[in-house]
Amino acid sequence: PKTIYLKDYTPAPYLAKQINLSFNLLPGKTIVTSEVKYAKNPAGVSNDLVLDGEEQNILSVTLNGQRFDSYSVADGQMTLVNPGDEFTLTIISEIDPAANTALEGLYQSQGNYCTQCEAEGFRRITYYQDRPDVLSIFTVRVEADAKAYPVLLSNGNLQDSGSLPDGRHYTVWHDPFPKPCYLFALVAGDLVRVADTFTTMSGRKVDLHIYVRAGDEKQCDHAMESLKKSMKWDEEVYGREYQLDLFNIVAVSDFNMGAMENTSLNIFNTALVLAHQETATDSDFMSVEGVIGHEYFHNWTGNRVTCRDWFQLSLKEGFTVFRDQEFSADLNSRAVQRIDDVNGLRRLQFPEDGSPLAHSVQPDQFIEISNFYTKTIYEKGSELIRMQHTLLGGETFRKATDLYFDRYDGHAVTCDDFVLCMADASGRDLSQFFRWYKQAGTPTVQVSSQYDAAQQSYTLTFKQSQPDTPEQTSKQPLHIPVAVGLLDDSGKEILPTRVLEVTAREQTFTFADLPGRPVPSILRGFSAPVKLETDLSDDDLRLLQVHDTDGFNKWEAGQTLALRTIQRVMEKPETDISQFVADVGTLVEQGLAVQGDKALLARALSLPLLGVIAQHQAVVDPAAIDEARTAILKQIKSTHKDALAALYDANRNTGEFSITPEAMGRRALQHAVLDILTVTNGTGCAARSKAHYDAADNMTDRVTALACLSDSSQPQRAEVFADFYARFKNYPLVVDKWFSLQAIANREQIFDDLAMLRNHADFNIKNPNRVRSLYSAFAINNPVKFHDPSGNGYAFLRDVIIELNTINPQIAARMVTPLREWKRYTPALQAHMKAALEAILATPNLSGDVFEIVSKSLN
Ligand code: BAL
Ligand code: ZN
Repeated sequence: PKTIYLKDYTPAPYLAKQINLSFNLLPGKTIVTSEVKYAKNPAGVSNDLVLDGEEQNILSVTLNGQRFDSYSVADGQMTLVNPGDEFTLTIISEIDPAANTALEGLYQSQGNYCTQCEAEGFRRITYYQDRPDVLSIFTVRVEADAKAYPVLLSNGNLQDSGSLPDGRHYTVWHDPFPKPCYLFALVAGDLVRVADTFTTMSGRKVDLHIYVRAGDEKQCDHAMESLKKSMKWDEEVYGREYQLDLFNIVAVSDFNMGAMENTSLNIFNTALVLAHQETATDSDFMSVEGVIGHEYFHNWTGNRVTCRDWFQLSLKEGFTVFRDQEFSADLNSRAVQRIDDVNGLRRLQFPEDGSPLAHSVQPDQFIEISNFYTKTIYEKGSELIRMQHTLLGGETFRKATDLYFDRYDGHAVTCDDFVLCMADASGRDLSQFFRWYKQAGTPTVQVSSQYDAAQQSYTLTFKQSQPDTPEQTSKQPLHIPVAVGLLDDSGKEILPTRVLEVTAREQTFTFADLPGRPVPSILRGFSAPVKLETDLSDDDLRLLQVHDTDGFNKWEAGQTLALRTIQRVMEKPETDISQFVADVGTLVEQGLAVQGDKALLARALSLPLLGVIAQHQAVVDPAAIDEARTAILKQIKSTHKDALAALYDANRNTGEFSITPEAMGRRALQHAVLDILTVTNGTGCAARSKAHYDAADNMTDRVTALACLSDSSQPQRAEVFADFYARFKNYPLVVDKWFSLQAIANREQIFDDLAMLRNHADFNIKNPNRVRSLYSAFAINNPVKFHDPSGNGYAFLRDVIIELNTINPQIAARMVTPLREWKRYTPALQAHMKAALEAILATPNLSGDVFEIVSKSLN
C-alpha cells in the first residue's frame, strides 16, 4: 500500500465544469454513463488527465463524440496523456451493486440501492478525478423498474421524471451548486415518505422528506423535529440559510458510518433516524437529534465550503462536531452535554492520542483515508474550534465565521484558511495556536499554587508538556486557553471565570487583593483538551464539588476525588474510604431533599468508567481496576442502601412519557441509582431489576433493567432477556441492543454466550450495525472480559477482523481499534494482544485498510 503525503499536494490538472451521470439499474448489473466537460486547470502542474476507478468494467470511452482508445489503465487509474484544453469525455461502464459488500460506492441494502462516496467511493461508480477539490455541477438521470424501485432520488432539485416501456421509469436531478464527487448520492428503492416543510429566514419554503421502509414511518417524528430545529438554529446562531427547495433524508440498514451529508440527500444509518419511546432509548433520541443536526450543519461546513484534500478532513468534521455539540447544548443541558462530550473524549480520543496510531488533527500522511475518520479528527478537532471560540469570544468568533463563509463559499480550502479567518477577524496572531493542528498527543498541564499572606496575593504556575508520538518528538509549547475562577473558603465565588492564555512552557499568573487563600476552579468547562494535574487537596475538591458555579468543574471535582479513591484502593485494598462514601451519601441526601438537576446528579453518582480510569494508570490491568471500582460501589451500596432505595422510589415514573431534559434526567438518575443498588448481583438485585423491567413503558427503562441484569446469574436474567427478544425480534435496531447487552456481561460464561450470539440466526456478518452490536460492544464496553487473561477475548475479535477483511475492509479496520493500545497493558496481556495483531498481519490478501492500522499498531 502507498503512503500519501500532504506535502505532495498539487492542484488537479483538469477542472470538471459539468458532469452528466446516467444510471440504468438492471437486474444483476448497473450501467453507468458519465459525460464530463473538462478544461485544463490553469493552476495545474501536469497535462495528463488521471482518473480514479475501481471495480468496474469499461464498456466504452468517447472523446468529443469519437471513440477513443488511447488511454491506459493501471493500479486503479485511467490516464489520458495531454487530452487537450477543453473536451468532453464520455465513459460507459458496468458495475455490480449487489456484489458490493464493502458498502462503498453504489450498493444494495435490503434490496434498495444507495450510495456512500465519502471519502473515495465515487471511484467505484465511474472513472473520475476522485478528490474533493474538483467541484462540478451534477445532472443525474436514474432509470429502474417502476414497481420494484418506485423512489428514484439524487442530489438537488427534481428536473424531470416519467414512465418508460417495459414497466420502467426515470427521474432527472440537477444540483446547481458545484460540489465534489464525495457528496454525490443516489437512492432507488421501495420506500415510504414522511413529509413536512420549513420556511427559511428569507421566507422560502423548503420541502423536507424522510424516506424509510414501510412500517418505520411512525418512528420518524423525532428526526423531522430535529431537522427543523437544526435549520432554525443554523439561521439564528450562524446566519446560515438552506439554499435548495428540497431536503431529503433516507434511512438504510446497512451503512458503514452513522450518516452522510450528501448535498440535499442525506443518507442515514437507520440507527440515527428511527426513534420511538418503545424502541429507542433517551441516548438514542439524543444521538438522532445530534446527528441530524451534524449532517444538516455540514451543508455549510463541508458542502458549501469544502476540503481541499483529505488532510483537511477536520476542517469540516471538527467544526461540524463543534456545531452539533453546541446545538445539543442549547437544546438541552449545557453542563450535561459538556460532561458527556468530555467523557467521550477521554474514553476514546485520549487513548488514540497515546497509541501508536496517534496523529495530528491535520495529519501529514496516510495510507487509507477511511482510517482517518477518527476521534482525533472529529472530537479533538471540535475542541480546537471550541478553543478558538473561547479565545475570540462569541461575538468575534461569529464575525470570523461570517468572514469564512463569505471568503470561501464554493471553494475547497484548508484548516490554515479557517484559522486565518479567525486571525483576520480578531486581529490576533494565531500562529502558535496552529500548532494544535500539527502536534499529536494529549498535552499535560501541571498547576501549582502559592498564597502569599503578607502580599495578599495568589499565584498559579502552569507547566505544559507534550508527549512524544510516532514521528513527532521535541514539540513546541501550545497556546492553551485555561478558564479559571476563584472561590473563597466558604465556597463563595470571588473571581468569576477568566481565560488565562498559557503560551510558554512555564508561566505564572498572579491574583491580587485576596485576604485569604482561595480555592481555584481550573479549566472550567474543560476549556482545553489536556490532562490537568493540580495540587488541590481533597478538601479543596470537596468544596468545589459542592459550591463551584461551573457545572462541569463541579462534576469534575467529584470525579477527581473518585479517581483518587480508586487509586488508593488499588494500591491498598483495605484503605479507609469512608470519607468518600460519606460524600456520596451527602449527594444522595441532597437528591432526596431538593429538586435539582437530576441529569447532573446522575452523572455525579456515577464513578468514572474503566476506560477513563485506565488513562491514569501507568500499566493497565482492567481486572484490578474493576475490582477496586466494584469494591467502592459495594461499600456505597451497603452504607446508603436505604437512602438510595428512597431516591430510586422518589424518581419513579409517574405521568406521560416524554423526552424533555427533565424526564430524561429522572430516568438517568434512576438508572445511576439502580446501577449501585444491583452491584452485588444477588437475588434482591435481580428482583429489583426485573421489577424495573416490568414497570417499563419505554426502551430506556427496559435497557436499564437489562444492563443491570446482564452480569447476573439469577433466573430473572434469562427470563427478561427472553421476553425482550420475543417482544422486539422484528425490530433490527432493538435486536442490536439485545446482542450488545449480552456482549457486555462480566460473567463466567461470557465466551459461551459470545459463541451463541455469533451463531445466532439473527447474526449477519454483512450488516455493520449487527457486527458492531456484538463485537464492538464486547471489545469496547466489556473491558474486563475482553482483556481476559486467557486471551480468548482478543482471539474472538481477531477472527472477525480476518473474516471481515475481504467482506468489508473499512469495518474490519475499525474493529482493530481496541487492540492498538496493546503496549499499555500488563506484560501477559500485551503478549496476547500482540499475537492477535501479528496473526491478522499474516493474513493473505490483507486490505490496505487493515494493513495500515495493524502495521502501525505493531510499530
Ligand atoms: N462525513 C462523514 C459522516 C459525517 O461525519 O457526517
Ligand atoms: Zn461529519
